[in-house]
Parts: sequence; structure tokens; C-alpha cells
Amino acid sequence: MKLSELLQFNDIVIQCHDNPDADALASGAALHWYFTKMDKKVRFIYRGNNQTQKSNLVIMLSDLAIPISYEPEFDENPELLITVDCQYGQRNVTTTTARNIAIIDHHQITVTLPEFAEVRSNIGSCSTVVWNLIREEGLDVNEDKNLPTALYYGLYSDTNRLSEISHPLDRDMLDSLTIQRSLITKMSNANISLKELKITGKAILEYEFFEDHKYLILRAEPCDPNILGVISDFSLETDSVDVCLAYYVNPYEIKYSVRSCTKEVHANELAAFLGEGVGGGGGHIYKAGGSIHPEKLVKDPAVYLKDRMAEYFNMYTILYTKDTVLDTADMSLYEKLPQEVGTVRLADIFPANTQVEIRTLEGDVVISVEDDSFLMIGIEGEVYPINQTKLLARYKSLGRPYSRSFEYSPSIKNLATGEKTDVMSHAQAVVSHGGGLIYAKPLDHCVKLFTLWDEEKYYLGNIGDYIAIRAEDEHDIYIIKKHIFPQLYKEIEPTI
Ligand SMILES: [Mn+2]
Repeated sequence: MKLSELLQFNDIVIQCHDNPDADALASGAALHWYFTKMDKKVRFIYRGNNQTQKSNLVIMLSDLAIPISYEPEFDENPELLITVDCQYGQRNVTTTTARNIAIIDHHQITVTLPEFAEVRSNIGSCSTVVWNLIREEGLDVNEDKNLPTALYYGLYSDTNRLSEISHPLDRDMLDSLTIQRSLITKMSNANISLKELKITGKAILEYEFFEDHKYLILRAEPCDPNILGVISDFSLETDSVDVCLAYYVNPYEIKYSVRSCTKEVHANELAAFLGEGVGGGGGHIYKAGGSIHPEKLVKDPAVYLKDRMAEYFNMYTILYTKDTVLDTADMSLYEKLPQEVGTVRLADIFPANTQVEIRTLEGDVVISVEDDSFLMIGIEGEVYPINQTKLLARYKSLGRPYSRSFEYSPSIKNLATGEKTDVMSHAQAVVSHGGGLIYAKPLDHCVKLFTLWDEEKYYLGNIGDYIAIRAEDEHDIYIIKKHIFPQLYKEIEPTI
């Protein structure tokens, strides 16, 4: 959806969820700013039984002049109602009647979406979603003195002080905002009330420790989600504890934080596993979080999480390729197919020795541009550097531009000037020679694989993904996701 599609309406009400948090306040304020600029009659409201009292939010409302009003009895029938940081019809937002509905959110989709909807479930905050919509209209929120700080604080609060960010769009927003740092400090130091300090202590006192896999589960009473980060960060410092899960259950949501300090468990993957099919989770390798919809659970939430944790730790085996030799007797021989991919000659865009940061869905990579540096763009939008000699040995040019669209288009930033360039507009198509031979078979159990090139970070193979060995090197073992395997390899019929 584009925000300008909503300009056909004149009487607009923006409503965030009851008991608003910083992200709801910031995203609503940004929408209010946009529609005011477009000369619309617009109001920003919240409803429900409670008026905001949390000290950091009271500071946010006054110091950042958030234009919201508390309207528990609201009974008008506006032309357009936009629910922000929540979805119309969900239990955490008091129902307001309106002639047209729009939804702007970043949670998992739980309702039938109306025609006007922008729900980006894998993004860290609704503030980011709104910031991006405004940016796509050619406007800059930095024109306003307070909005950038509000949006920053919205993302900051929803991602445990930015530690659970996983989407590059969130990082793009952080880079672009001009904020009042002192206000962020002031708000984040009014984050915990004395009551929440007590909740933290109680959760820690009642920990459950699972010795076989060295993890802790800590249940807190419903509280601000940031408290979960405080609890899990602190508990992870315990000797002989490698992984922590802290969570609370309220009628609308089960919220959780995951922390890991062992290279054998990626917190973002465990968080995604806990929320799979019933919510969603993600973040970084060491810090992550997520949420679950209680109505989607058949079991009691505490039992569900305990079982799911045990399931996670029992379902995979760990392979360190340098000490592993796999038996190829039950594997088939495959040949690599020629692949059309993209490449960018970095020296065509930047002068030699420029430090650049490449932003992709998997994270940021910093490299220095040399005369012979190229970037490869793989079939899933993954980006990695390559030098000219290797490029020429493995690929041949097709003499035309490479055009494809991905979930997030990779971009390159010149670190000296801050100037940003999109990668795809410079990409040329090349095709790989193909022909490499591998032995492979689909996995019948999950594997965490530490490859020869990276002993710090494992690759996860799920059931159905392929485990492969290069024919000329028995230690070069890797994982290929099942959905791309047929595009990459073709089986060679055994000759009898
Ligand atoms: Mn939010």
C-alpha cells in the first residue's frame, strides 16, 4: 500500500492499541504528521480502560509532543480509521466503527486484511513501517524536530534497546534519523518502575534450570517487554548457563526474549522455532525475541514453551566438518547446473581504496574496494565479494544487465561520504560454467554444520534440506536448502 492511496479520505482517525507503547505512539504520531501536512482532518486516539501512566511514556508524550488523545468513549463514525501497531478486530484494540478501515502494523497477521493494509511482519517496529511509507512519498521526517526521536525510540523499545533488530530496513531508518540523544537517555532511564524491579527479582528467584543442555527458563508476570531483556541478559551471566528464555503471558500475547552465549545455539533461530506457526520471532545470533498468540496454543503456554525448548535441543546433531568424514554409499552423485546470477564491478562505482558497507538481508559487511573487487548477487539476493580472477574462472558474462527483485534490495554505502547506492541498478548478468560434482542426500534429521571456512558460525540443515560433499574434497561439506537444490544441481545417472 502507498500512503497517498489514503488521501481520497478527508476525515481520518488513527487509533493505536489500548495501553499504547512507545512504538504505537511514534507510528501514530508520524502518520498524524503526514496527514496534517496533506491538509487532512486527522486525529490520533487510543481507547481501553487505562490511561498511560508509565513514566517513560509520560515523558515521551510531553517532551516529544505526541498529538494523541485518550478517548475511551469515542463513538463517531469517521470516513477512515487506521489502526496502527495493531490490527482492526484484535482483542487489544477497542473496536471503533468507521466507513473504511486501513491497517498498518508489523505483527503477525491474525485478521482478514482490508484492501488498505501494510503489514510487514518481519520488521522490528511499526515505526519503521510508517517511516518507510512516508519516505516512499518523497518526504523526510527529519523536517520535524521531534518525530525522528520518537521513531527511534519506538524501534529502540520494540527491539530491546536495538539488540533484537534483524531487518535491514530497521537499520536504514536508524541511519537516516537525526535524533535528540539526551531524550532517549532520559526515557530509557525511566524504563523500570519499582514494581517491575520486583517482577525482575521474582522471575529470577523462580528460575528453572535444565542441566543437560545448560539452559534457563524464567517466567515473569506481565510487564513491559523490555524487562524480559533485562532478566535474560542478567541471567545469562550465570556460570554454566548457555541459553536463557524469559517470557510472560498476558491475555493477548506471550512475549519472550532469548539469549545465547554459545556458538552451538543461534538465539534468532531458537526464537523463530519457538514462534513457528503460532507467532513469530527473530533477532541476532546472541540476542533475539518474539511473540506468540495464546489463542493459537492448544497447551498451557508454560508447558508449550518447556516442551518446545526440549524439542529444539533434542532435534539436531552437531557436525564439525574438519573432524567429519561422511559415508557416501547412500548418497547420489550430482552435477552443478549453469546458474545465471548478477555481478557488480565495485571500481566502476567507487574509487579504489574506498571503504564501503554492503547491506543485505543477512546483515552488513564492510569491505575495501580494490581495482579487481566484484560483488556477486546470488539467486536468493544474497551478496558476497569476489575477486576478478575467481569471477572469470567460474563465470562468463552474458553482456546484459541483471534484473531481479528481492525481499530487500541490497545497497552499498560509501563509509567516507555516507552516500548510498543501490546494487541492482549496476548489476550485470553472468552465468556459471557448472560441472562441479558433489555427493548429496536429503537430511532425515536436523544438523548444525560448522564448515571448513567458518568454525564460528553454523549452518542449519532442516529435514529435507540436502547435505553435500564436494567430490574432490571429503571435508568440504555443506548444506543446500531444499527449495533451491533442484535449481542448482542435476543428478547423474549411475552407469552400470
Ligand atoms: Mn510495535
